[in-house]
Amino acid sequence: MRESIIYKKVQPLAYSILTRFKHTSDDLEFLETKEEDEVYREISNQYLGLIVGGHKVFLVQPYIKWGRDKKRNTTPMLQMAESVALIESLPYWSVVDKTFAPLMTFQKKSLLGSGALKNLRDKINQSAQEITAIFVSTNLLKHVQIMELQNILGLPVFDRYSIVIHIFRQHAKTPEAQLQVALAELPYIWQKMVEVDNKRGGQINLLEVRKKFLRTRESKLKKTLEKLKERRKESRTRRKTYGFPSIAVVGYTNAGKTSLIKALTGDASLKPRNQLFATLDTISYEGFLPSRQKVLYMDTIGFIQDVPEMLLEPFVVTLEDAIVSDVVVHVYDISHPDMQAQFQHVQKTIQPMLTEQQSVINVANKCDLVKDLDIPEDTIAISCKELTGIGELKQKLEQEVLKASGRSVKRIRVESGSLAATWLYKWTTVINSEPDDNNPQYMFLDVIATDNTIREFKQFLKQ
Ligand SMILES: Nc1nc2c(ncn2[C@@H]2O[C@H](COP(=O)(O)OP(=O)(O)OP(=O)(O)O)[C@@H](O)[C@H]2O)c(=O)[nH]1
Ligand SMILES: [Mg+2]
Repeated sequence: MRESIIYKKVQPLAYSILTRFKHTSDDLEFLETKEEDEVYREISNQYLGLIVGGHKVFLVQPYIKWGRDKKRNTTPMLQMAESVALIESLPYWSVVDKTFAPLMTFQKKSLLGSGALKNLRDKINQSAQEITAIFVSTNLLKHVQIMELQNILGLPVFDRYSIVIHIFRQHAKTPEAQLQVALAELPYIWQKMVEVDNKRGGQINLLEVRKKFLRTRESKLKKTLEKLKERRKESRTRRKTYGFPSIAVVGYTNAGKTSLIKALTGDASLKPRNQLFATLDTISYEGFLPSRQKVLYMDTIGFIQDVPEMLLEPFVVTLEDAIVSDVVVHVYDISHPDMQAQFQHVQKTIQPMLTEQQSVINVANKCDLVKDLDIPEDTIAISCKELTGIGELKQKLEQEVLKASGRSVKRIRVESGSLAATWLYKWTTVINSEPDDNNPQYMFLDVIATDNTIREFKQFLKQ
């Protein structure tokens, strides 16, 4: 009974995600006939697995025991916690039981040794709750490994790539993100197909037809995405013309990027969620700095460790596009046990995307959850939940935005109603004026100006 209710709820969503591009506007349509759609659904269900109705998962966390491939900046326990969070980001999925799988290599045909496999099968059979799927939390399993495990364990097997794709499908909202997801799933399917093909000795069969179909689909998706990107570029040029500085907010998934933009802008439409990859769409939100300068904050897709690069590749261009901003904020979750590895992963990934002039402001979020805070000097500590540190961050953003545009805030004392005051009102942005308490004829003006404008002002005074 319960299954059928879940099925009804989830099925239309899963279906609509595959077909939703059809409803996009004018020239940005990704046109697909009903037949094409059905062919693709059949292929993708075969290689990416079906998630309709949810799953009760047995989680296997593999890790390399020692040697060159052993991970040094995290622990299997922390990796396991992230794997659970991935599963819990899917509707109606839960982890029923879990185990570690210490390995020497990821290359074995069945991934695990025969003893470990027997233990796993016993655990699954003895589980109090019925297990319906296995999640092996490694980047990418080979097709032969999936087949071998499925044969031995009698259950569908998912790896990190396929799980992340299913999360993406649920969370992509804009046509652009939906196209990016559709592109991100192709290399996975492609690789599995090629492996099957190699095994069969490359004879002409259904696979050839499917490969041709996938090639056409890929090229159509790419073309449509190109058009969308052109449109994005145009709107960026418009933004620049109107002169609003932009601030990109980047960080590990679930660090609090969306929460931070909500705290900075007060935009109630933003909905932070305790899920991995809640945000897939790069969207900008308007906000104001203390000087009432209007800025655009760009929310971005989160980063995660241990997924193949090809999975995130379709999103990289959009991310790079967002990072071409005046200031980049790297927000991280200081309360997270795996904080160091997460921070390093993001830093390493964004580094090549930055220009020399660009500055990155490091922001430690979720300070409300940490007792003894130990924050590096150049980092701003905040809590989006309790709204602490947001004012200080805004001040810092203001400085950096001004610096990026070659301007700064200066306090100048002028006679009230003088020509000098008029000059400043005309050629700079006056953000504050206060009377001089020692001499009521004078006042202080806080102005935003470039060094050049200030030099011109000094020249003007000399005349
Ligand atoms: N305790 C606490 N929780 C926070 C804070 N900031 C964000 N959160 C919670 O952390 C979770 C993730 O927040 P989001 O803002 O959605 O994180 P994100 O970085 O946008 O995540 P993705 O879009 O999934 O990459 C939500 O449950 C938030 O309520 C904070 O300062 N303190
Ligand atoms: Mg988000």
